Amino acid sequence: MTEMFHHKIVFLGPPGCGKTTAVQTYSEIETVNTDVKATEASVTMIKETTTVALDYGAVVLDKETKIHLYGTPGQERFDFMWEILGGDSNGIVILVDHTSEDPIGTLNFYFEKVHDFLEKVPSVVGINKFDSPSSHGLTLDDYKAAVAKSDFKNIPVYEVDMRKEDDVRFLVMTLLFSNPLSLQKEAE
Ligand SMILES: Nc1nc2c(ncn2[C@@H]2O[C@H](COP(=O)(O)OP(=O)(O)OP(=O)(O)O)[C@@H](O)[C@H]2O)c(=O)[nH]1
Ligand SMILES: [Mg+2]
Repeated sequence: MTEMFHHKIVFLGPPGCGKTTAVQTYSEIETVNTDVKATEASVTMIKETTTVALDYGAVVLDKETKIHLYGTPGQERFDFMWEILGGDSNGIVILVDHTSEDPIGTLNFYFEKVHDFLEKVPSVVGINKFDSPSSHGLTLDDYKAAVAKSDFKNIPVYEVDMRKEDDVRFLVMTLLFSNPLSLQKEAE
């Protein structure tokens, strides 16, 4: 019997950045969804529901490879789930909502918050909602410059739309085929 390799990919990012959307878009099984009606004003101004535990979906790539997709809750009061889900993963997608007020500040917040496991786990940054207007007018180069200034200067940055299966697949493939060492923090 052929051995099956399992890859655990975790989506991180603030409320509304598209984590639940990403899992739903790419999963080929019915997803586990723990969204409830949002109550915090910072969330209700973006959307009606929010994830309170996790999202789960899966894709079988071929007879040897299964990808498990996990979405985290974006609200900071559930930040314990970020460590629980992300710490032992094979790849992290940090999603940024381009339409939010300070997306680069948010990105740096995640670099700081999950610093320990970004040093160990291959990661990629996806800038989502680039199709929608923003108040700050940042370009993809601005995001790349922010990453280049961080401790994780080798993490790739892409413009994505998590409603599109090709875009979610692209991020996941980037993680699967990346060399973890090349993505780690460079020696000072
Ligand atoms: N315009 C636009 N909308 C998008 C894009 N990607 C996702 N969306 C929409 O943005 C919303 C994202 O919501 P969720 O996927 O629930 O966000 P989340 O990150 O899971 O949020 P929490 O669970 O609250 O942390 C959905 O309504 C999507 O349809 C995009 O690229 N462009
Ligand atoms: Mg969600």
